Amino acid sequence: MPPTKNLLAAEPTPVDVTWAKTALVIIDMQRDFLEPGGFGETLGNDVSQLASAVKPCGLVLDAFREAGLLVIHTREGHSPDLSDAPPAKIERGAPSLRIGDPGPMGRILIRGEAGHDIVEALYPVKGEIVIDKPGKGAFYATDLGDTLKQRGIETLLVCGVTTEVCVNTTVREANDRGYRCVVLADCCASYFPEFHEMGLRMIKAQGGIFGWVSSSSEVLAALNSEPSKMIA
Ligand code: TIU
Repeated sequence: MPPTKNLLAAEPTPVDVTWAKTALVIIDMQRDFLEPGGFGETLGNDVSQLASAVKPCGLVLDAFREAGLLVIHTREGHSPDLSDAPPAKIERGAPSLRIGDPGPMGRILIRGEAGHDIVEALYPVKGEIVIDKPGKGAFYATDLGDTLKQRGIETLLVCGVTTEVCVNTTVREANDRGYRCVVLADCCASYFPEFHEMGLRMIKAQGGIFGWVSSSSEVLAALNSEPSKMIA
């Protein structure tokens, strides 16, 4: 059993976390973003840049599972008929393959295809919530808001890829909805290391304008802390 509450070390300030009201939200750790041949690579990115997030994310995921706490995975993608894919998204840029085109892991960014699935190391287990989202933010056109409300969740620990795109968009959506978001820096990654850094700085600047930034080791330390270290 984890302690009921903890003061989690974070920037710009420590965060008071009540574990029963906290969800781990793992954003888009999908083969389409992390593995060669998927959506991320079609956009011209070096997908190996995202690998560093997998292990720390797995450690936090294991700790949440062990403690019986709420875990939510998200996946960015579209229905096979592309009815939820805006033309403005499909037609964007000059990728090597477009959303819906056949690729080495099936159709690019399409639900049900191999590339759309979550990487093996972080694969959801029974009972974990998987939110399929057509956009960058996890609240837009999904039931994430209702899911969190039903469970009385107040704080989100946010991991995933990419820091400045789907993680930042989701944190901004969540912040406006009243959630306290703590982004775990080493559990996130970007194709552009400088965007990762700036994405985190944007969240924690101005007294935590969008939320807080912490790390996997701080979460593990807090979850494993002795009851004597708990705050009343
Ligand atoms: N391209 C990029 O950096 N990210 C995305 O398109 N989606 C997510 O971040 N999941």
